[in-house]
Amino acid sequence: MKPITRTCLGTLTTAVALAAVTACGAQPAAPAAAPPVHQAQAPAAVQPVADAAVTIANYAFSPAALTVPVGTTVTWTNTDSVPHDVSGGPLHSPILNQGQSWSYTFSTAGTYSYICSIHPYMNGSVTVT
Ligand SMILES: [Cu+2]
Repeated sequence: MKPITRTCLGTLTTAVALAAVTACGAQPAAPAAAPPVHQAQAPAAVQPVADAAVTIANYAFSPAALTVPVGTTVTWTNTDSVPHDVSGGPLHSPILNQGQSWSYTFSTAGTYSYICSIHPYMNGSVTVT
């Protein structure tokens, strides 16, 4: 590209930019948005690890995707009248009949995908951070 062309383009760009700035400056200034209110939050490291629960209902895990901190114990409870289980990776629950629960404590970060081995289309995951 020839230097003269670059100079012309540069000048043109600058002119357009200046025009845009001028146009913006002519507009009434919108009121500045109020600064967001920062809610006090305890540092994550201080928060106690709360247990979590997954409900098995209507042939589905709910929530199907769960994110929990390391050390969390997750409890699955089957509310269906048909038996289900929790199966995948280190997760090997017994058959859970209606009203039965099974718990697993996640001590290592990672994503744990699981299914119901009786109904393999039922799937869920726990992400441990
Ligand atoms: Cu099942």
